[in-house]
Amino acid sequence: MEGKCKIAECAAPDVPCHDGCEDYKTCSNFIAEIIEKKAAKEKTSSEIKQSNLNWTGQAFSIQELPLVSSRTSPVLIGIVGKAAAGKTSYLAMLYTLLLRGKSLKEFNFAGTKTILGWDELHHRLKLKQGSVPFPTPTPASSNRLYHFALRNRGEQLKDVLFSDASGEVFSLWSIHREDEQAQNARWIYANSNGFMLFIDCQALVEGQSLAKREIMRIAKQLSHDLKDRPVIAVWSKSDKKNEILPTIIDSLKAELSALFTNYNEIDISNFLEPGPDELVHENNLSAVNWLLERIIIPSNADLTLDAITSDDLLINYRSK
Ligand SMILES: Nc1nc2c(ncn2[C@@H]2O[C@H](COP(=O)(O)OP(=O)(O)O)[C@@H](O)[C@H]2O)c(=O)[nH]1
Ligand SMILES: [Mg+2]
Repeated sequence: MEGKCKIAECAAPDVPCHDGCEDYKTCSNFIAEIIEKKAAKEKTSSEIKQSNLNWTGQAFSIQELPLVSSRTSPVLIGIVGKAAAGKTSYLAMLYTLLLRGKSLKEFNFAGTKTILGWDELHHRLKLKQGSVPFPTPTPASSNRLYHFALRNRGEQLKDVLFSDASGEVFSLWSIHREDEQAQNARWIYANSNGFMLFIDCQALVEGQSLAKREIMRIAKQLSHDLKDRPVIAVWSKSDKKNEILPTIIDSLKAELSALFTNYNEIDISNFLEPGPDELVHENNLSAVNWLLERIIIPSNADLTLDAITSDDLLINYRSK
């Protein structure tokens, strides 16, 4: 059965049902298309040329980067942290906030080429009091890139990408930089213009100094060839922060700020109810604002980037 949803923002069946129905066909908002009509439609559309669009709306793979790097030199924000630190949920919340009308400080939202990818994240992050179904774990091999097109006040366009790789690769990379399985972490490290380093408060409550050591291992690897790229430490799941031993918080703070120069830190959480809430709203967006302020320098002619050296052909690709 084909058809579409009555709700304009819901793209079911291409994305999961916004009302949470396992089977979109059973949703009361879903309008099934009459078969004969579809057959007729298919006949006409088969006579028409296939779509020329070269993008699908899903999150990009590295190979699809030229879709944006051919028009501007994109900014890449590397999301770094161990598995289950809250990285994918953070991105889901970022998009949810923009969808609800929140905005970034210096930029207006001007579109996205990964709308289905964002929509899928948004759908999975359904906020309910007391229970939050989170995104399914990011597969170890995947390195998804989520895209926003932004315009500054001078109407200059900037393409911004957020990486979402599995946390396992960062743990492997933190132990051995050249680990065969850690190529996504190496790619993100080589090509990002700035980083969010995830500090999982829940892991610090449960694992104490062992968890701290794991965070510091990733942080040290992040610092080894950082140059002056900005790093913001994001204390994720901050709803648990007051359960962490104060000595662990203090020593981690001190060690991280000694490691980085172009550095800041912020608390975030996805567990607090929507409202004028710092940890959910302001801090989530402030983390991006802080990085973009340091990465993008507006000029009269065009937006320019902090130069980063990369031996990656794709990220270096520029159109004429
Ligand atoms: N307490 C708490 N748990 C969270 C929060 N955000 C995410 N989580 C939990 O952390 C788990 C892993 O999140 P995920 O975003 O998949 O982590 P990732 O592996 O770093 O991408 C989720 O399944 C949630 O159980 C939060 O704000 N507070
Ligand atoms: Mg993930």
